[in-house]
Amino acid sequence: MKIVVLTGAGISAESGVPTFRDADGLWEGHRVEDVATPEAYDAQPAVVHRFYDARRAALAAVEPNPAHHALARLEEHVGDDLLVVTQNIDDLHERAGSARVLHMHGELLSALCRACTDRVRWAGDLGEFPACPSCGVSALRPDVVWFGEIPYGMGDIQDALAEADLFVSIGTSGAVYPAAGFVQYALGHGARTLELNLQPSEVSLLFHESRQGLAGELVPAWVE
Ligand code: BV8
Ligand code: ZN
Repeated sequence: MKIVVLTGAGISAESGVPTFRDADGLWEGHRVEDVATPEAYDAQPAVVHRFYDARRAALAAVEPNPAHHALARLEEHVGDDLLVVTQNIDDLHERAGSARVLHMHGELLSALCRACTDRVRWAGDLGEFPACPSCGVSALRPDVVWFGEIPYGMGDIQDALAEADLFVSIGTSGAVYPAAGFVQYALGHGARTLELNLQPSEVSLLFHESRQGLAGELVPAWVE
């Protein structure tokens, strides 16, 4: 049975990582849509770096929760038949032991060089404009997909959705595309669809089954 799981900020909420909706989508008074854009980065790179440097530093203080661990256990059982596509830029899936994780919106612990376009692992701040380890130019930006930018791995995601027998969406509001459109694509290819979320999402009606509750409880119960 081939399974594709899509996760969003809700799966990391119980680890203490704030979701986008919790803060009403605000950070230091900025709307996330206004900070997570290439225009914002070009106009005020220091503000955008501060937004991501703070979130990257906060990773050290959080741990995976039972939902992340349950998905890692599922991967131990089914191996390549499971793909976790995450909209999250934290590393909690990996720290829980998941290996097959596709970060469609990039990662906090990666930096993208605008000079040589290399993606480099990066754990420190980018706000001081450090030199790229590959080409030496101080052109590193967060390796995060902003609004208006093309998500990573779309071909692989569509291939996986086309073959999926089951599509499970965990902890996402269904507010942002193309991720919010995956359920429709999976349905169109004959998959069963299950939503595990604290509240109904904007696309709940497209799921055969939608369970409301905390990911830390719903995901282990579903995996077992
Ligand atoms: C693109 C990285 C072209 C940055 C993010 C008009 C109409 C439709 C679409 C558009 C439009 N205008 C523009 C667009 C496109 C746009 C878009 O969708 N805009 C929205 C605002 C309308 N999309 C883009 O620009 C994308 N690119 O379209 O390129 C293209 C398309 C296809 C193929 C080729 C080219 C790029 C979007 C990526 C933006 N980057 N993240 C960063 O992290 O800073 S988006 C970010 O917000 C997340 O990654 C996620 O995708 C999105 C929503 O966040 P969620 O993860 O869902 O979290 P949220 O807080 O919203 O919800 C949490 C949920 O969890 C809630 O439902 C809550 O109830 C639940 N929950 C809370 N606690 C728990 C819980 N559930 C369980 N347990 C709990 N404990
Ligand atoms: Zn470079």
